[in-house]
Amino acid sequence: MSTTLKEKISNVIRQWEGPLTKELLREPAKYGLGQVPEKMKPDATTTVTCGFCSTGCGLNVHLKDGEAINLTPDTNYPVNLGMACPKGWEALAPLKSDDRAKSPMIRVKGKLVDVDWDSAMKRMVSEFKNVQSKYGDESVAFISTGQIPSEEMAFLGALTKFGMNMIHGDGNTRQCMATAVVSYKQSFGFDAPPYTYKDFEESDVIVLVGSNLCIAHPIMWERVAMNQNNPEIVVIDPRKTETAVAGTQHYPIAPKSDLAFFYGVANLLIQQGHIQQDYIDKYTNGFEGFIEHVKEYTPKKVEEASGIKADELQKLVDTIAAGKRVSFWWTMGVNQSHEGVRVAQSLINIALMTGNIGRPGTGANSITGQCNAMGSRLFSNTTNLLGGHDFANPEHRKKVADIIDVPVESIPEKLGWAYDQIINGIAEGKIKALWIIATNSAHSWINQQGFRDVVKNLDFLVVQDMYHTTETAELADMILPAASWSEKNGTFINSERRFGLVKKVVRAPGQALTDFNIFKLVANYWGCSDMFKKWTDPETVFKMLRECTRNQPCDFTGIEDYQMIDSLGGVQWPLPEGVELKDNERRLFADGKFHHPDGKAKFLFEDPQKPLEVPCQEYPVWLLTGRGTSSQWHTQTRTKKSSVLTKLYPKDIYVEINSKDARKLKIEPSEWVWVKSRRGKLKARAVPAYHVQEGQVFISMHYPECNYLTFPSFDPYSRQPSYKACAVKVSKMEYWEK
Ligand SMILES: Nc1nc2c(c(=O)[nH]1)N[C@H]1C(S)=C(S)[C@@H](COP(=O)(O)OP(=O)(O)OC[C@H]3O[C@@H](n4cnc5c(=O)[nH]c(N)nc54)[C@H](O)[C@@H]3O)O[C@H]1N2
Ligand SMILES: Nc1nc2c(c(=O)[nH]1)N[C@H]1C(S)=C(S)[C@@H](COP(=O)(O)OP(=O)(O)OC[C@H]3O[C@@H](n4cnc5c(=O)[nH]c(N)nc54)[C@H](O)[C@@H]3O)O[C@H]1N2
Ligand code: SF4
Ligand SMILES: [Mo]
Repeated sequence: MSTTLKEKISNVIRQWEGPLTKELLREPAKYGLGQVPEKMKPDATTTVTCGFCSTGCGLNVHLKDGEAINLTPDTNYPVNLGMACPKGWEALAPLKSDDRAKSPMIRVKGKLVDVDWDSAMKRMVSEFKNVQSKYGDESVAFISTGQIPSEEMAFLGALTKFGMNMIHGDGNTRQCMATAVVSYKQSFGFDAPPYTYKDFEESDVIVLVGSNLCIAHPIMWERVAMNQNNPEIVVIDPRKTETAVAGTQHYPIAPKSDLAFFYGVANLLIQQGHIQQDYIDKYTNGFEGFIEHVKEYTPKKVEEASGIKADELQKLVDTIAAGKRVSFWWTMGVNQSHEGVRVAQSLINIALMTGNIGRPGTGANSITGQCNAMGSRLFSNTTNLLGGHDFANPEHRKKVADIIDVPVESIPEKLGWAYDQIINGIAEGKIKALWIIATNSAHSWINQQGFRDVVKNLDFLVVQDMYHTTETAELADMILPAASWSEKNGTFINSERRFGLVKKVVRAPGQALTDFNIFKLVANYWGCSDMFKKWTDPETVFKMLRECTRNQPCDFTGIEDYQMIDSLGGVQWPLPEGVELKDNERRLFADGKFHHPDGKAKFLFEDPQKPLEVPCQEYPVWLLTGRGTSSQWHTQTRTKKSSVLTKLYPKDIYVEINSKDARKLKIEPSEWVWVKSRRGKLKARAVPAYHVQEGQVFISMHYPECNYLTFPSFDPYSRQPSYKACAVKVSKMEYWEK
């Protein structure tokens, strides 16, 4: 038995993980790398899509003897036009770090020790199967990511749900995009962000809500800077962020007052006659109810909720009314909220009723975060069945089963739990084994102490990561070493729905395997590899996924292969078969047709709810969290490995505090202070400044301590965590505490 298995593994490894040598490049097909583009010769340059943020810049990787030695941004790529942010320029540096996971590891007497793939796979499979036989199939779950190629996500989703009988699996996209997904689905009938980046250049009014574009999407900001219309750039954010400073109007609303604020904006637009009745009549439903609903959001009520005075509110309304091409963009300040779905829809509603959708420079536009968050929205098999299908729909199950060649009975009929429900499931002893892939939950999940207490209940925790030193790896019973971005092939989908290629231009260290091949191995050891016979290599999987999208709003059956994506500088969905690609910058809804059965968009609204935790006497200050600098990426497993990037951001955790508040507390710049919430406390260096309002502080999420303070509350529709508002207290430290 074990020799056969060993043979199987070595076949997989030989076939897939051969070093990127001249021989491989001469005969890519022999190594299953049929998609290595022709032009990629041993000493050549090839374009790879960046693996950090969702902008999806094209980076030219320069190879010598078949290995990447350097990169420069691609001047012809339609996304970045020759630009890159610091992370992009430094993207190769984190690959070389000493703490790369190079071998599978198992915890023995508290210590992680290296083992071979055969032992690791046998152990993982026996632990997971034991748990399933003891507690039922649903007692095993996975949490994955928006940072691996779509082909890998799809493989994981199919393997776990169709091959391993799991029901529950979710991803870090829940922390990030779930609100946008649900709001689009409810309003438009499909999760379809409508814009193209050219819209940044074509608007005359750009409204950015809860988005710090200059820091989080610097190359999208460059596209704003290319706008020739002298646009109004309106920023709605409690903080005077870098983006607010660069914009032309800033509305520093009180945290979590967006819903009342935008209902107030809508009310004035309606009262003052700035709506497009034709558009509303032809293409939407529910406007009458919306008029009634927003009537009570008078300027006075808006001021009470948001702190924005009537004349300022009027200025914003006048700006929107005067705009010919108004675009509304939102990111985490909206999505990460206890009522994010309704806030996102309050923006969608304004875009619809002013006819600002489907035309150049317009749209209700959710900006994504991670390099492949959009891929995970369509292909992770978590919130929908592959390609935006519905698990509960028998026809959808049949369609997908036929395409990927699995028995239709293997496809579950129900959705699994969301991330927070999985964590609750662990707390309640319903989930006993967990597989975490390409996310660092032990830093990024909300209410961190709560998370850490809960995972102690697990019988077995597997962490699949490119490093063996992440906070989550430290808790693991087993580590599976993964190849990273640029060590494998596949596709990402960026914020404007553009497929971009990721290519293997670096050899993964030690025995690390691509996530794709780890899933292949697990399938072999689990005994379900027959089901995945068709899943031979990423490009073949890409073609199956393509078939899954046929006749869906995201139909990309017109994309022939990887080569086509490569030669065109990426391709946006949709592109149905037979449709000629005339323009490589396309937006949706030009025809006013939405995806509900009657083709119309819906106005959706609800009364604002108070957050469950608000400042009080004991914890009098709002804590806001978010991105710190353009050189830091999330939990910093990658960006802290670049000696260049580490020079560009503060080494110590810091808390930005309003200068007046700091003075009252006698806090000096750079002094170490306590920040405490009901759930935990941290020490941070104080940064007194005026860009945070009185009664508010900001801590960036890149430091592991941050989420010990956050309060676990969730949007009821999207189940996205509300990371951006909880109550804390800041205090001076005694000298012996420093
Ligand atoms: N450098 C860098 N870039 C990144 C990332 C990174 O880690 N580093 N991560 C990527 C990912 S995954 C994501 S999701 C995006 C996130 O991109 P953004 O959402 O732009 O970044 P954040 O800083 O999380 O949040 C944006 C703003 O929301 C504001 N905010 C807080 N509360 C509220 C509120 O109640 N209302 C409003 N209107 N605003 C509020 C905050 O003050 C903050 O300035 O960035 C992506 N890009
Ligand atoms: N307080 C607070 N918390 C937040 C947020 C906030 O604004 N405030 N934002 C939330 C948001 S929007 C997000 S997206 C999350 C992000 O949170 P995480 O997903 O936890 O952040 P990352 O550091 O990107 O984690 C990715 C992990 O995958 C590993 N990795 C990278 N590439 C690969 C690969 O190819 N294969 C494998 N197997 N592993 C790989 C990295 O080493 C890293 O450990 O954080 C959320 N947490
Ligand atoms: S803006 Fe985003 S995609 Fe572009 S180089 Fe920077 S991290 Fe990469
Ligand atoms: Mo995110």
